[in-house]
Amino acid sequence: MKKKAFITGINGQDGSYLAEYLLEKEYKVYGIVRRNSIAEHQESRIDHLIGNGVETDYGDLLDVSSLEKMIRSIKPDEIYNIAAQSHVRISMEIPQFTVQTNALGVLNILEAYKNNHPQARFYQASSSEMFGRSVDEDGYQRETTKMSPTSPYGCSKVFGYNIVKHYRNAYKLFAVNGILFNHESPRRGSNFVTNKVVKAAVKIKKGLQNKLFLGNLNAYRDWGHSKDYVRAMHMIINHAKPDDFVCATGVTNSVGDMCNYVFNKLGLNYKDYVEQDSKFLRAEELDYLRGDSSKLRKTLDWEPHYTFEMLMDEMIEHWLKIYK
Ligand code: G4F
Repeated sequence: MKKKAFITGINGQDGSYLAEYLLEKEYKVYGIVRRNSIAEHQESRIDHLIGNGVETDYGDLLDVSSLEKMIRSIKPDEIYNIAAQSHVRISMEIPQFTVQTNALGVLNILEAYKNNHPQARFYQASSSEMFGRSVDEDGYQRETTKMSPTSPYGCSKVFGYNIVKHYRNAYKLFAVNGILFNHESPRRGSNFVTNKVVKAAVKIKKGLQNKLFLGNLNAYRDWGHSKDYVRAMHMIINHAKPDDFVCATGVTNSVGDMCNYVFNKLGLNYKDYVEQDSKFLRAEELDYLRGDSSKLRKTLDWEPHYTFEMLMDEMIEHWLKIYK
């Protein structure tokens, strides 16, 4: 019989790649989507999968009845909780909504899982943003690094991470955390910095835009490809014992480095086009992330297939096709 996976956030970047990956592995995939007023946006990243192995229903992490109904009727083998208010700067504008969704939402789905189908395995999308400014002496963050988040988003993710560990220990559930560093792709929302830069650089190249306004150019991030990271999620949930793993490339670049690479590829100098706008700065900045994923690499034999350059090239190609 086919294995069944239930994904919250199935219409997001990671949810859509994860659904595709699980379909390749012969899973039947179910997801919840949040109702919004533009019907076309509800399932835009997974349109091609609906009816081809993926089924969705309306639901929300803050609507426990929808979670219970889905989990009771599907009886999934694997539950992936990927839904979140995932934008860090926006979490400073809507802190209460962010914390309700990303913290209370995790508790809601854990309860629905524990009370209705505790035989399932549960994956929680935890984040490198939980580390905040903490860096080990060797310049990396890893599973043992202290967590000191610098945003409502980061604080909410620390709660999610801890409550998953608590439910694992207290109720003997197979509940795990993947602590994922930044991961991008052509499907990334264009208000995250990678896709914002690539899209704007291509538009500038095509004469469709003159300037690009950004926030902190000196922030360093460890950027990988979402496809590599959804593969890690599946490995982590299928490990012999429930455990938590960091997933990262181990390579860090600044936002300025990234602009330089992208504009250069298009034959442009980013310094001629990029300006700072304080509205894109954050109330507290997280300046540096670089992950050590040795545990994941050694235990589960994971390694990224994409380099930073391959990732950026794929995103550039994507926008070049759109603005041809
Ligand atoms: O692309 P970002 O918005 O991603 P951020 O804040 O690192 O968060 C992402 O990664 C986390 C993992 O660590 C996830 F948990 C989270 O859900 C999300 O996926 O910003 C990256 C960096 C930041 O330092 C930001 O200050 O880029 C800097 N930046 C500079 N100018 C900008 C801009 N970020 C955005 N979004 N827009 C700008 O104009």
